[in-house]
Amino acid sequence: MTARLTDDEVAKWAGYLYGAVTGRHEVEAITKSTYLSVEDAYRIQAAGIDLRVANGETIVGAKAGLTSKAKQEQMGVNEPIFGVLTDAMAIVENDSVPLGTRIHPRSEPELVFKTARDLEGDVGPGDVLAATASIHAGIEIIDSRFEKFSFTLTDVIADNTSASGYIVSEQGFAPDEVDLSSTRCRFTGNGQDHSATGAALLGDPALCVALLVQHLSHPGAALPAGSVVLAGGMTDAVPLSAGVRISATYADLGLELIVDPKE
Ligand code: OOG
Ligand code: MG
Repeated sequence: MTARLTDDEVAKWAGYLYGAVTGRHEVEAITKSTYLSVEDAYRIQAAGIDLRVANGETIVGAKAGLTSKAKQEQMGVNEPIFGVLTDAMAIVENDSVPLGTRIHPRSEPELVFKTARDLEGDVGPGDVLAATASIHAGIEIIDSRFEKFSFTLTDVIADNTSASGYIVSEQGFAPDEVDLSSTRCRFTGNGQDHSATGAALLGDPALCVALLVQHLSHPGAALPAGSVVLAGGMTDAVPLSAGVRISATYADLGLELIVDPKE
């Protein structure tokens, strides 16, 4: 049987995490003090998004996370997770990334889908590509609200999968112009040098988006047309430090994205 938190408990934990975002401080993992089921973790995530929307943010898309072995091994959590993106998280290409509004941010290279049609139900990768307007190169900025960037599966789900920011290349490609699985990214900076192809994302980045749509469909929701969707970090995430640039080179796409962290 799945333990079920009361609506008041869900609201309390959502406020706890939102307070960590606005107050820019770490908090203890929720599972240090209570059992948390996957279902309740997504309820806390949804309540946290309601708080953001009540404070003026707009939902613009969604993300899959922990879809590569590299990320699963780095975080010690072995299942894909799904979160929500808002307009406040968008970082314009080539703008600097402010560290002062974040706790202990990291960056990771991602492939990004922009959807042309609503997606819902038991879709597969082919359905996702058929509903995709354009594919982009991206970088996600994650910033766990938990101490030491350490969490269990349900903690990180409740924390909206550590979502904090994202950069999406201005230039996009039609889905049939890109071989997603063979698209390579070299991700370097802060003493690290990683490389992976789209195949690192469950063998096919479009499958990650399909799983996200299937997840949304359980409570009967759709991924609306016009959504921005991150398929998941392809390599280890690299911590951000002031003045230390990180670069994601997508040679097959002829694109280089930069993270330029500043205090
Ligand atoms: C959880 C978020 C994972 C990804 O792309 O794998 C994620 C975390 O690592 O804090 O966004
Ligand atoms: Mg990510």
